[in-house]
Amino acid sequence: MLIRRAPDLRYSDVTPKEIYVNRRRFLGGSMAALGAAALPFRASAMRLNAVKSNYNAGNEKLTSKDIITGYNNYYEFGTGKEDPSENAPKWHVPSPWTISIGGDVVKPKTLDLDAIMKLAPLEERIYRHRCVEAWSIVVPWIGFSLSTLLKQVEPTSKAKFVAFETYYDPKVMLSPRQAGIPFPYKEGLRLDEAMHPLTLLCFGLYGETLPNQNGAPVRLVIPWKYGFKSIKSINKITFVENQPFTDWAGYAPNEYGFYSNVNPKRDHPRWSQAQERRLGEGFLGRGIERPTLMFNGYGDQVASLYSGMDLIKYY
Ligand SMILES: Nc1nc2c(c(=O)[nH]1)N[C@H]1C(S)=C(S)[C@@H](COP(=O)(O)O)O[C@H]1N2
Ligand SMILES: [Mo]
Repeated sequence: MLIRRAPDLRYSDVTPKEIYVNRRRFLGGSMAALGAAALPFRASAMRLNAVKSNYNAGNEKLTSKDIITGYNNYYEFGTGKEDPSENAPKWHVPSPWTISIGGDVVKPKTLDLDAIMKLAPLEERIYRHRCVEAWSIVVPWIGFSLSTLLKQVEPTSKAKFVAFETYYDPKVMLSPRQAGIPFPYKEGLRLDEAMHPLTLLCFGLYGETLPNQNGAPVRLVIPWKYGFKSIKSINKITFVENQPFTDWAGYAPNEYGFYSNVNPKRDHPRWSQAQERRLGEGFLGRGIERPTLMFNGYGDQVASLYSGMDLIKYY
């Protein structure tokens, strides 16, 4: 496996300020606490062998693992950027993990994760990942195209969309009222988007299984869309006829749309999408501003999916 690693920098150079300041406070505390907090994910991470993929972003520098696993959005485990890395590792990921796939299909199936992971060779894919909050990272994900899994159930001609659901355990996760969004977290794609080879069924990053805060044991990554489309910890997939309910677009439809294609010309009502901050770069790793790219730079591969559509209206 060929991985371009970021050059060694001091921690303060590669870490967003919020993480850095908190870590210093943390290190000032007891080292036993540090060990306890660091262990759960390290202990369960397993190496994954991956082949190189054809779908790598150009000459981009990888974001450090500290940032990718320490600065997260996973509202089930807290609404602050550092909450998921603190809370999610305490969650025992159910094993065996299954994904049930049904709806408008010929062969509904409930598949075990181990069986799913054997469907195709694992690939390392370096993708740009752009959050709707105007920050971005570059991640070496591991997985294969979602289409490999979806083909197993033979969608019928009625199926036009695919709906996804995150596992929800109210005992270890926030309530919808605490998080401010509906749970179980739901996302959806048009069938052609779900079948597009770039849409990744993801099991790992940086050569290992996914840390809980990044969506263990299995998530989606859709690199031309805002990050919230990339739903974590999936246990249910349903083929449907009509556009399904999706969490953020359902909760605030004037702010977040179903398509959520990265579009520098379609601002969020409360902030511009013309620029983004690449985490880990610049002074104290706070990020350097760069122009946002249409479809997050994946236009050559995906623009044809939307030909003739008004992408300001269908945002
Ligand atoms: N179940 C679930 N999936 C989720 C989210 C979430 O809160 N819950 N947050 C989304 C958002 S807003 C982003 S930017 C990405 C973040 O993925 P990362 O933490 O691995 O960078 O996950 C997405 N998937
Ligand atoms: Mo996001």
